[in-house]
Amino acid sequence: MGKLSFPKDFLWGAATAAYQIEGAWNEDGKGESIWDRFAHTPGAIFQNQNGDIACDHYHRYEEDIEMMSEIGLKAYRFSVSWPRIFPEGRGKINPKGLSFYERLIEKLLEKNIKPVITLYHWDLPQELEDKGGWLNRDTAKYFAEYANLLFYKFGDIVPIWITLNEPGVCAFLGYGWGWHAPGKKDMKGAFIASHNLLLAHGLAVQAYREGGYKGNIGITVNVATVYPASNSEEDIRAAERQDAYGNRWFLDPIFKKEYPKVIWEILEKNHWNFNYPTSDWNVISIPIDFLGINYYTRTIVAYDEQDPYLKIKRIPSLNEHTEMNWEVYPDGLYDILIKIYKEYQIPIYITENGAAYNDTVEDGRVRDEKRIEYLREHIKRVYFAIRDGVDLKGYFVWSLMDNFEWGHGFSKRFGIIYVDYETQKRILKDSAYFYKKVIEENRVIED
Ligand code: IFM
Repeated sequence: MGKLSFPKDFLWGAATAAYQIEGAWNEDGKGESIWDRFAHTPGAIFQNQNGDIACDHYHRYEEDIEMMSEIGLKAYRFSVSWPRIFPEGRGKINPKGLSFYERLIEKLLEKNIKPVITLYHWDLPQELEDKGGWLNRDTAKYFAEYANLLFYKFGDIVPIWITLNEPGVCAFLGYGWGWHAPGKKDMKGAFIASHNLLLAHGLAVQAYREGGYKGNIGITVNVATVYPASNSEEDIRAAERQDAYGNRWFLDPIFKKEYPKVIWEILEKNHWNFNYPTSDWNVISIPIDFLGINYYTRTIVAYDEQDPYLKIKRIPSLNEHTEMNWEVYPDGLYDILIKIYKEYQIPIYITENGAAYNDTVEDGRVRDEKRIEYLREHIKRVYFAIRDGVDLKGYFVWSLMDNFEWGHGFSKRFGIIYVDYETQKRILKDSAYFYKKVIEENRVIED
């Protein structure tokens, strides 16, 4: 194979999220978030763990930025904790919260690392949840107020903004299935939440445009390429439904001003459809500068009469799986990039890609060969996608460091930096050295 070199200004980065790494859950005036509340609820999280301390990044961000610098990252994607800024969700600002992010951003800039901010990575202020959370349309308005403050403070020095991370996970796992905060189980509610999240996204983009900032703004969605289990018409239709629900539910509204019809019909059948002013479309579809994609695995589906809603069943694959029990399927990344770019014609960042494995430290070293293999194969597909015409601007490994993996607590390690949670000692894993070389040489490293 040839040299597989990337475009000169390709943005190599790594990503994290506030609740997963910061800790300091109630320090310096921070308000309670729905994840604080949820993780403090007995039985909600693996071994009742929580993000109270997590990677203690709030106190160790300088050391962490030194490590980013050692890896040679060009960009760092992190999220801002909304209740650190507005402890009650709106109204009174917490200056110490703002100061933390100011120091973080300044230090990144000093090290020549581009800050990429995600405004919302699931840690809604609890006070807003008490008023209905994402089921309450007003939350979208409060989100825009919060976003506006951050634009005002950092809009001139932060070049890339992401409104929401994976709104589907927030809506369906949080409000539909109850696996994530706030732990609600109501599918109709989940669809309402999804609409309010889209509105929140649109209002934030509107505020950014009105402020005349010079950077770029977009949204991040999680996608899993869907393949039918066979060539039968029924399986092909089943795959289309899964794709509409899992991949297009948030994209069609933003780019086409509509919800996928196959899913809307299912909503109607189950009386889950909801009303909204049609003027919302004008806000939701305000043009964005890029689309962020989080890719980990694919889904294979077959038609299933027994399934009450989508009429699908997932078909397991025999390929290798990660510790999350997610199939390793790099071709899916290539396929979805081609598909999404063809359909929506928008510059793309891979805002997350990575794998959880059972890493261990031996003689002070973490030999995470499987992660290296995972990254190498996926980065190759990123290269192929660019070669085949996709306007792909950058790639962010999930994650910079091991962290709190939501319902799984600390049991799943995604980092290229190992974190010993007892001592908070960090170790660059072999994958971090691999990634360093990729960045240095700006190409896929074969061995
Ligand atoms: O850890 C999460 C992250 O918060 C959102 N995307 C998927 C990751 C792995 O599950």
